[in-house]
Amino acid sequence: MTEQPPSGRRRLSIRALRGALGVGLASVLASAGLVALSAPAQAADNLGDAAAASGRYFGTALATGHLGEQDYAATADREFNMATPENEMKWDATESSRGSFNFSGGDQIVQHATAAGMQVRGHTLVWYSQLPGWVSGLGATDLQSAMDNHITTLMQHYAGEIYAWDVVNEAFQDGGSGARRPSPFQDKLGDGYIEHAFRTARAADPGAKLCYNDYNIDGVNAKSTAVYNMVKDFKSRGVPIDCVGFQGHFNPQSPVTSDYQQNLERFAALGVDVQITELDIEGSGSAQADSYRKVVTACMAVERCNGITVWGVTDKYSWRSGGTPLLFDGNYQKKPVYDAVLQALGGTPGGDPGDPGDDPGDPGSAACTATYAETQRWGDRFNGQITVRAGDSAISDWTVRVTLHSPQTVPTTWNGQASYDGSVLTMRANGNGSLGAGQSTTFGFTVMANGNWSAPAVASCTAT
Ligand code: 9MR
Repeated sequence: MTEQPPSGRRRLSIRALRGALGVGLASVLASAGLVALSAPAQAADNLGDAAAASGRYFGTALATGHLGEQDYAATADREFNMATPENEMKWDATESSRGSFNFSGGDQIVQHATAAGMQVRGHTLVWYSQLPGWVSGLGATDLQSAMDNHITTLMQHYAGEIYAWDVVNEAFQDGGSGARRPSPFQDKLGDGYIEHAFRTARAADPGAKLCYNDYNIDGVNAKSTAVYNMVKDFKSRGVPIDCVGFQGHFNPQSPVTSDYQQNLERFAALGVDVQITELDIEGSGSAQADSYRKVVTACMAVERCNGITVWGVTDKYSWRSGGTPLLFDGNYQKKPVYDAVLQALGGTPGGDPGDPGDDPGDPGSAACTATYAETQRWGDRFNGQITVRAGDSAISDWTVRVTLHSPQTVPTTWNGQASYDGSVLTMRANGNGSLGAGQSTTFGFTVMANGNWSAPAVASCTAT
């Protein structure tokens, strides 16, 4: 899949362009077996820029009802480079009576988002919920044509403006069975409706990534395995699917499981992108920060995990407001969890939102880049080498974070000072920190594959 083409209706800011280039560059390099990332001179101090430094996005759900609130809009615009309309593109909002389409809410989100340099995820085309009564009342033949028309009309209206669509949402049941969820689509059209929806979607807008999106598929369980089997089947038969969305609604009863990264990895190994699409985690303080950190660190460790979206800007407008599940409190103050997320993305907390470095239009300049290459493979292990290169200015010190893939371990490193935090290896310069503009040095490490031969991913390069 290519990234979405710029369209006439779309106003691309420098920041959007930079984000898009970041994602594109990462995939080009990934296909060449390389991972190269650069960090802004002042390490990123907002979520979107921090994510963009590793070719990822960091998004939020947006609701038109709050865009007029200055703090809401300013926080969203400063922090995020992807937006998902929380309700505005759903069937009940866009086609409440048959054949009569209303794009006003969706258009408003797209306009706001693109003006602020964000891309947009489309949410959602085929879902059993927020479905007008007239759809449920149709017989099979009519339902099929209504579904096709709905998908085609929305996707063509937004063609070129949507990075990825949640084509089908929540089609599987909870519980241990892995069965399909009863819905008008499932009941009248049978299992084949999902495949049909994806084929229709590809024909409607070949430039958008097509995702299947669901909740309670975050760890390895019967439901996620049912989705996994569907995606595997689609890939083997050439049914067009590009990504799987893991909603990520967590609370103490339903916490982030220890197999979270492993689950993302097994889907990614099928050849699809994996995206965290509706992240929110109830709680507060360090417990909440730890849970968010786990999710973000896992995504950073999986090369095909190319973006995270939190399900709202502020706790006060969350669908789970009582659970304070988001990164900003009701007064738009950063919560402790914010710093944990920013750090896990490779950014540096503590920036003053008012300083010029935060200008979303400021492209910054690369202080250093880090490029990974495998130099040797033998028996049960391989050697990785990272080339650290100074940008346009000389640097006196550098730090590179590298994420490994479970269950890999690192028995040896050289030419740097190593420390470990879970699956993240942090290497600091050790006598080789001083580099003139454009000059480079290397460090290396041995990885015990333990069965996983995936290339370690550079998460960030920061320099002073
Ligand atoms: O956040 C959305 C909330 O405003 C709506 O009232 C609700 C209605 O179904 O949908 C919420 O968003 C859901 C999303 O579209 C799909 N996954 C679950 C989300 C939380 O319920």
